[in-house]
Amino acid sequence: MKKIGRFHLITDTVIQSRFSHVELARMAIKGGADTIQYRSKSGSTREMIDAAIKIKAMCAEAGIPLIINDRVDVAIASGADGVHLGDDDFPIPLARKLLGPGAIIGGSAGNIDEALKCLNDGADYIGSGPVYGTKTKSDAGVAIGVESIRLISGKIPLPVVAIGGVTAGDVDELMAAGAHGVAVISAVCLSDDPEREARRFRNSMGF
Ligand code: 3NM
Repeated sequence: MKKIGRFHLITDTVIQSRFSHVELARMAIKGGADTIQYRSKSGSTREMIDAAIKIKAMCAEAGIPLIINDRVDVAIASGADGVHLGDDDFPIPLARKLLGPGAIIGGSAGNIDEALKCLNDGADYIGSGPVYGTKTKSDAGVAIGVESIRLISGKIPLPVVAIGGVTAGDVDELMAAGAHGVAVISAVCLSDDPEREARRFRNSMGF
């Protein structure tokens, strides 16, 4: 059985430039993130692979998975544990073919229909959002709300990871709604002290 993390830190160097992807991953791991998702929408493929290899080494040492956003090629090249795929990204069934049954594959879903599609396509978990809306992803759409997390978690037999504007103060209500975990960019990456903020998330999740 694949273990899906409860606190996913997604790296980002667009909304902030103080820290690199590698630095953010290091701080988040120290603070207690139990999954790192490397998400880079710009830069060369070579740079992406180099960064992913470095982050994979840190994740392996900490005993946690590295997930690559969208880029199946970068996941293969870096030995990452899986990928997270949005609607317009690499198709889940093809990613499964390339990565094999052991890979962790997450799919994005903002409603039941999309979540069912992820399930039928063979995803291992669902990233569901934007739960509170987000300024980080311009095409993420409007907030789906905590009730949507409750609905999807109740109907779809996959772990649901809530994403979109999530702060440490939201963890309780999301878990109470049935979320398996949370995925976060700005609350940690924009924090004065990302490691401390990651620790705050970890503590509020109580695992
Ligand atoms: N995907 P923040 S929301 C990458 O709803 C991403 O699928 C989303 O960043 C979705 O924690 C999002 O700063 C951005 O809101 C999340």
